[in-house]
Amino acid sequence: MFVKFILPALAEARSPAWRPVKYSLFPPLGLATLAAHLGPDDEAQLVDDHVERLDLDDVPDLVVIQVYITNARRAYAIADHYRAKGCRVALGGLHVTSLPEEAAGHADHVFLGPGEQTFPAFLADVRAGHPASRYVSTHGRTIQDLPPVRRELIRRNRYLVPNSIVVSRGCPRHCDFCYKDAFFAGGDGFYVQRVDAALAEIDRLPGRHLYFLDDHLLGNARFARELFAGMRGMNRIFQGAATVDSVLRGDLIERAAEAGLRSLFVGFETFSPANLRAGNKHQNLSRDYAAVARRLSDLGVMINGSFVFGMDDDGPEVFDRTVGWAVDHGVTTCTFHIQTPYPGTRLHDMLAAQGRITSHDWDEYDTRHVVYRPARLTAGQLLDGYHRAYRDFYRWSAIARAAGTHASARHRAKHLAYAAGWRKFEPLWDLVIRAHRLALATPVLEAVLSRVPEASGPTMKGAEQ
Ligand code: B12
Repeated sequence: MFVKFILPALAEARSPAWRPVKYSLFPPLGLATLAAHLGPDDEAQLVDDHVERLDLDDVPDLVVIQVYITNARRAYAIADHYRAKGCRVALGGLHVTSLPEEAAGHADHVFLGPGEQTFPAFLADVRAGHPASRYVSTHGRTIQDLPPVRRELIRRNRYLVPNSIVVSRGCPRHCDFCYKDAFFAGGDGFYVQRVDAALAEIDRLPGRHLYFLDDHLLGNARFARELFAGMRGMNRIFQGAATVDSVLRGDLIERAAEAGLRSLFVGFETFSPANLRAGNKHQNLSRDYAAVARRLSDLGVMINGSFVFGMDDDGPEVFDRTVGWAVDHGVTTCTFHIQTPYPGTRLHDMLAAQGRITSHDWDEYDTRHVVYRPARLTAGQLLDGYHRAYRDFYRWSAIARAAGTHASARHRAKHLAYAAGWRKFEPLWDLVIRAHRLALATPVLEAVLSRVPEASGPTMKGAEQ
């Protein structure tokens, strides 16, 4: 069987406003994970529409497409194109899981939830000649004892971070705006790899740098502690994501830094207790955000701070307040989001019940558009505030001020290089990406990331690798 795996480009990546580097970060790990279940005689091709031309003149036996809300329109067009040629089409991923009926109109087979168990079952049904039209992941979810990810299908030189990896799926938390509870409905919503298998997969990755795409790398403290203990001495540097609460709890974050953690995506989201309560994000309530920033700075771990604008307790002051706090507390990069009610989430259901959803154009569900009626802001104030926050946070003066908050000169230098590198050299990124020379930038990223604060406490002794 000739099987073609496609990650269609997300809407923004097809608009003039797009930032190529953002869409050349990570390869389609999910599809490379599914491809591992093919038979030895199957031919596989993996195409990422963000970084290479998608040729539609071929006739695969099976086309497997990953659908997010903002590539749904393109995914359906590609699916219709191939079905018109008699190719079998399978659709799956977050958007298919939240709106399976919509997707079913463009597919022979739809898949709900994680695919590690359903996809191999489907392949067996295809070989047996009786595949179903719908596969739903429920019990028995695991990422243990799976065939290794087909990384050879990935064009590594097209990505800044070819070494993306997940060692867990889901998250133990239940925030109302997040995709997680809807996507993992009907089964386990948080499960981990075996530590030895995770270390073996890390060992197979070339180079030093890797990026954990897990929703919550510190979500299972025992697993994380063993993983970090196993990574010590592997000469790796890595990035990942975790909650405010997990950074403050115990000494896991010190163990992570010793193992090579150099930047962390932290879900601060909002400073408002009313927003946190209303959004079921109790794990952030009465947590000392400033202590998180200080602790990570002292460990030489940069922060990518995630903030959501437009929750019901947000007024016009929220934008300057958030940017001011992030700069004063040495946050290195920020990901600002306009609150987005993804179908299937409790947030969506609440706003829909209140008749406050104003757009169903899925391309606009990219956290850069206002698709609902805010409570204490106009849609215009919210949109303008969002764009102003990015402008203000990434001004040279703001980058310098934020970098200046760190005690360590090395961390100040790393902060400056990383924040400016990420946001201030778009034309250079365009050039490198169009020349398919992005892999040249990875060692630079590694060099910047690998610096740790001088004279750090005993915990960091020997961490400078
Ligand atoms: C990598 C990534 C990106 C990449 C692109 C996606 C990619 N795959 O490379 C980039 C950097 C471009 C990106 C951008 C954004 N992202 Co993003 N991203 C992720 C991230 C961290 C990891 C995805 C991944 O590799 N997962 C690991 C692999 C193993 O799983 P998987 O890809 O989901 O695939 C599995 C299943 O989905 C399923 N499956 C998938 N496809 C198919 C197909 C078939 C046929 C079958 C059977 C199964 C199947 O099986 C696979 C194995 O289980 C996810 C977090 C997450 N948990 O998914 C967020 C996530 C998808 N992103 C999110 C968001 C909000 C964004 C941004 C808006 C952020 C921003 N402010 O800019 C932008 C999007 C902008 C836009 N234009 O829309 C949200 C999406 C919310 C939603 N409901 O859609 C997520 C879920 C983060 C979160 N926790 O909220 N992102």
